[in-house]
Amino acid sequence: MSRTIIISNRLPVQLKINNGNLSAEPSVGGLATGLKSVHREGNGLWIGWTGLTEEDTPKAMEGEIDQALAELNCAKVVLNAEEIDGFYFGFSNRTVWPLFHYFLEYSEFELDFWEAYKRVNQKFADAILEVATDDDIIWVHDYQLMLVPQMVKEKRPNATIGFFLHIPFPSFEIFRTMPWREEVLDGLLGADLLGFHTYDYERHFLSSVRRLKGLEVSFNEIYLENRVIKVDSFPMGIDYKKFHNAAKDSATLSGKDRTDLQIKLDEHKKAAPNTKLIISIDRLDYSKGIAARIKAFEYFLIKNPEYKEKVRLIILAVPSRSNVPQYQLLKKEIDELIGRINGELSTVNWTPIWYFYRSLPFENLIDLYTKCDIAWLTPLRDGMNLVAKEFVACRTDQSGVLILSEMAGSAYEMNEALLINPNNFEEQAAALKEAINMPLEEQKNRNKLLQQRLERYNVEFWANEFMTALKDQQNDENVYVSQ
Ligand code: ADQ
Repeated sequence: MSRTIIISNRLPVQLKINNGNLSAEPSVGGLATGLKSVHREGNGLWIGWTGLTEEDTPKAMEGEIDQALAELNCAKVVLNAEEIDGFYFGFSNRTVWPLFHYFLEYSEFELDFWEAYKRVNQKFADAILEVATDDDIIWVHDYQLMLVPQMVKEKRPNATIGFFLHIPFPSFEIFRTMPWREEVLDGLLGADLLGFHTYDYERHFLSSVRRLKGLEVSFNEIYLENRVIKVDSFPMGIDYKKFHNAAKDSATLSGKDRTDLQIKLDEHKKAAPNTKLIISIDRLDYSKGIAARIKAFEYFLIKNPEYKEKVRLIILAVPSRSNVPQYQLLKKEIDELIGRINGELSTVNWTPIWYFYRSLPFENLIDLYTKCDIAWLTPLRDGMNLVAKEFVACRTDQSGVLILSEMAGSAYEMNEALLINPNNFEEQAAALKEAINMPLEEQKNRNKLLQQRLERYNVEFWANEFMTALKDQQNDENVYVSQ
């Protein structure tokens, strides 16, 4: 019987060892939720790294870990600290991530990183090959594992392999700068179906395949000697109901039941009812345009001093990849920018920017999404950007304004937002003004349409669409081989 094997860098499981005691909790991230039904179908399996290094995992606990993972239909790939350095912090996050987000000058072309990437991709492929049969469907995720499809295809030519890229695929002019560009394409071309968030990423990929591999390419197919690869866009959605219902529940909390953050935000609203709260929520990553957003906010306040004490920007940045030097530099830049702007513009009653550098529990994320008036998201490049979708899903009374960078994949589906170019401070200042003064009726009209779309094209829809297309490939391929 055919089964589905999902493979991603990290398993959808939080594994912790405390004083020799193991705990394994399923994680609640968007990908894990979206793939829940695919994972549970038949005797599905999810393969990935646990997040614990080999050095941090006592040998005596291996069996217990395997058992706990097996109960969650998961299996582990073991990585040591050196592999994580070269493969994850190195090639994945110092070579591919910056390049695919158009930060060419940050991209490091280190042979050692590349060698580690190949070795670790082979480890993931071996973990699949150990359990997969020719009948299985294998869904590989993201930029850390781009060589895996080919490594599996070589050994299991009849298995059906899908690959989804969660980040942008850059234009040919950017992609061609990578020394190992052909090997990366060969790796991806091991798949039978390749999925991207947007049509543009798909087009960029096809263009690189045509120009670097000289393969025949049509609108959304690539012709190899013995098979046809399908390429398509599958814009990823969110678990709409989860966010919408959590926001509804949080609105009904009163008195002591409210979270501390809710209490503080309510107090703030009471004390300064005319101050608009603007939120920005991202991982602390240069691709998210956080530093430019802070500068644009300063520009807005200097150009429009009448808004001083009338707006506050709340920046929530989740620590991310702090071993990578570019991220350390960015953290320093943001700390300094916020310190300077707050120092220069604050009054006794008002601090323009509140800054939190941490990950927040889900209920606090909901507090921010529901209690703020405007979400301002300005990535310089972003595969999709789920925060934009989560904010809109949480606006149960349909109030609120989303200002969104046109460089985010989600902008293609969110035309009712105020779309801006994150490099254009003038345009952003105008959008902030428009958002602050937007009549409630207009906010509702815009959010109503956005919500209808988000509810329909949720994360489950995304997973089902991809799986349906992959199963079609499985069937088509059988016909193709038998001809
Ligand atoms: P990310 O770059 O991580 O994802 P995004 O899509 O915005 O970006 O997802 C971030 C997630 O983290 C959201 O679900 C959000 O709720 C959560 N989050 C953010 N800040 C948080 C905080 N302080 N505390 C707790 N949770 C927080 C990558 C790509 C994106 C693509 C996704 C999915 O870079 O472009 O949309 O994968 O494919």
